[in-house]
Amino acid sequence: MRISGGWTGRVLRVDLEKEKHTAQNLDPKVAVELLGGRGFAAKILWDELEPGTDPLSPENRLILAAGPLTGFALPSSGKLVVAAKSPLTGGYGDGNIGTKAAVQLRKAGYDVAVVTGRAPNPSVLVIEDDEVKLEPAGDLWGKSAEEVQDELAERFEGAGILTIGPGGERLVKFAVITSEHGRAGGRPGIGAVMGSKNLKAIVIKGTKDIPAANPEELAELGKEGYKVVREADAYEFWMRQGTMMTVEWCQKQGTLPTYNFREGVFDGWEGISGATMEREFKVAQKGCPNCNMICGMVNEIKTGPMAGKRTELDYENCAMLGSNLGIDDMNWVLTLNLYADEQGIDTISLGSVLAFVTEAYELGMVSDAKLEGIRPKWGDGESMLRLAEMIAERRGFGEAMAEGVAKLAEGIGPEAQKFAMHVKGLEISAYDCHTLPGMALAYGTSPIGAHHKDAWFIAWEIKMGREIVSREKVGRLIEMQRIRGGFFEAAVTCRLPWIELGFDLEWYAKYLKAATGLDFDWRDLNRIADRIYNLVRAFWVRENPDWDRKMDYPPDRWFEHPLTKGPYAGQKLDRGIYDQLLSYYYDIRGWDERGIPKKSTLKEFGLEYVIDGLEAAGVKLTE
Ligand code: PTT
Ligand code: SF4
Repeated sequence: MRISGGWTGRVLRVDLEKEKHTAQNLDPKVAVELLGGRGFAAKILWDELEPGTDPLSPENRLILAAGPLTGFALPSSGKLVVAAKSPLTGGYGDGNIGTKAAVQLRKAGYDVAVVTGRAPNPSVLVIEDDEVKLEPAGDLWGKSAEEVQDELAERFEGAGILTIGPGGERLVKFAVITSEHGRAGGRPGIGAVMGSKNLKAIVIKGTKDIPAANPEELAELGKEGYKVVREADAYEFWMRQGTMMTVEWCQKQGTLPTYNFREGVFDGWEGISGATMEREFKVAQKGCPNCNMICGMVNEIKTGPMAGKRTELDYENCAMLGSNLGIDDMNWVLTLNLYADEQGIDTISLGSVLAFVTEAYELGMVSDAKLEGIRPKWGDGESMLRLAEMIAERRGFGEAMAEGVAKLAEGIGPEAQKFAMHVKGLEISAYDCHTLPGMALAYGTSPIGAHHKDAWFIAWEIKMGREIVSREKVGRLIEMQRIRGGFFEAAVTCRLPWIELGFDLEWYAKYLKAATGLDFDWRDLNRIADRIYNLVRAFWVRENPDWDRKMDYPPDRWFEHPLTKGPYAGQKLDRGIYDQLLSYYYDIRGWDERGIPKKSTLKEFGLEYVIDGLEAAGVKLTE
């Protein structure tokens, strides 16, 4: 089989230790079976990592993976999957970042770049078409992600730039990769993997055309798509508030994370709402490349230590650094958000660690001596910023906090583990699930740990009925995972045109046809998605041969402590119901009661090589 478009057909391999690079041909069978992005990343990690590889060792792979739609002139196509074995969870890890680097990687002639080894000294990797070189990072090392972005943008005009902040250099386990002031990706510590390779930045610039099987048709369809997006009913409101509209919605639904997910409503929500942002703080708007529904809401901080500075705000950042810490002053939310961006650390995990420490301090499990005299208090932005500095600098107890909430709680004891809000080691993003067993299941079964990106099931569950416990409900959740975590993470484009503005999925089948010349219908695409989910699950199981369904459970807090406020006061999750939903999930996926893919399932998706790998790791598979 030959590739006639869509994929560039080339994979860039960079070995930092040997300072060598090669371009390999992409296997067309892999392209058609796994599409791109997350699919390629999972295959590379499965094929090339020995089980038990230290994620921060030179052997780990830092993968930048585009897909067959990335970079073309079609709605919101400037996205890139960044992946590696996660230092935070020890399992499969990835994130999706909107960046010029996505477009430039493809223009440089590559679908994927795989970086191995560790540079002998802090370096910048520069990829300009076929020329690939390592430059000394010099005094960029130690600088904030924003400063590095600006300095490199001046030197490499028009290039795509990925950077880490000091948090990534110091291997904070939830360090992210950042780009263009306000884009961040790789929640499970992909920024720490980049730091462990001594890479401060990656600069990418390409001059080639991205090949398409039918370029005229693709260009025409792209234009039509932009028009449809522009004319969507919800467009105008989306352009005003973007994801920030979710604060009010979550408050009304009783699902706004508050005081370390103890409650789902926050008295001070109006101080941090989308409307407040729009009225009092928003000064500009920007977005990812190739997007005409730009949602980067740029805000100016008015008071506090960063007054006068600007920062982009999204819902997850706002809830985790706002209501979840009891903060109702937007100035402090923006300050913490900017600090996280400068240091290159994930806002969701940061918010979760800060909330956990505040609660542990309240309960006398952590002393203020450990916290350098800081006395964390709900709603107190100043003390939160001081703790964040300890984390980013790995100072004193900051060493323990920088390991993420799961390890931190483990070090304190079993009682603390009950309110450590994570699944598989990844901190939970901003939806309280006391009343939402389906959304809790989405967190429980997400392929990277507790993240909402694979199934933002909450809206659908609320509409259908939170109390419903049925196979159909779980079936809908899996359908959602196929589209979001399967298709969009493999294609690779932004999912928001579809989610927020109802941009019809059939557009994507048309784009794929014009780009690749191949006829993918949604049955094919769902099958690809299921193949990817099985491969990713197999990766996790190979790393944890004694895998058990407990790995897919949300934290005790949601089962044990009912809400005390709001419309759902008194409610909590029920373990029996969660277990029933989980069993439906495994059954539909063709996994056994432990959550391990059955042999027959792996065969069905052409993953026979996975069977051998799992058995070699000592996993007993069910027929
Ligand atoms: C994403 C996660 C999110 S999801 C947010 S806000 W969100 C947080 N953003 C952070 C940030 O900013 N700075 C920081 N230091 N840490 C941050 N951590 C959090 O990271 C993002 C948008 C958003 S905004 C969302 S929902 C959608 N996510 C998509 C996705 O996952 N896939 C896809 N195909 N399309 C998507 N479109 C939307 O993109 P992670 P971005 Mg992100 C400052 O990276 O690891 O996936 O975690 O990439 O370019 O910032 O766009 O209410
Ligand atoms: Fe980026 Fe927002 Fe556009 Fe998606 S909708 S591509 S996140 S600017």
